[in-house]
Amino acid sequence: MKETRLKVPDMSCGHCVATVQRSLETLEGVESVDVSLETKVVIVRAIQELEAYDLLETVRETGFTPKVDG
Ligand SMILES: [Cu+2]
Repeated sequence: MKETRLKVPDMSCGHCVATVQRSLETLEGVESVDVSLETKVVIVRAIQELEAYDLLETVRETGFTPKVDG
C-alpha cells in the first residue's frame, strides 16, 4: 500500500471535501482517500505507487489548489 499526502488549503467546507475526495477515488488503483477539513491534509492510499503529478492534476481539475504535503 502506497500512501501520498497532499495539502489542499482552499478546501473550506464539506462540499469541498466531498469534491476532492470523489475526484481522487476515481483514479485507478486508489483504495482510500481520507480528507481532514481541519488540517487540509488529504491522504491517498493506493495499491500501487501513484504519480504525485496525476493526483495534483486531478485535484486541480476540480478547481482547487493542491500541493504535495511534507
Ligand atoms: Cu466548500
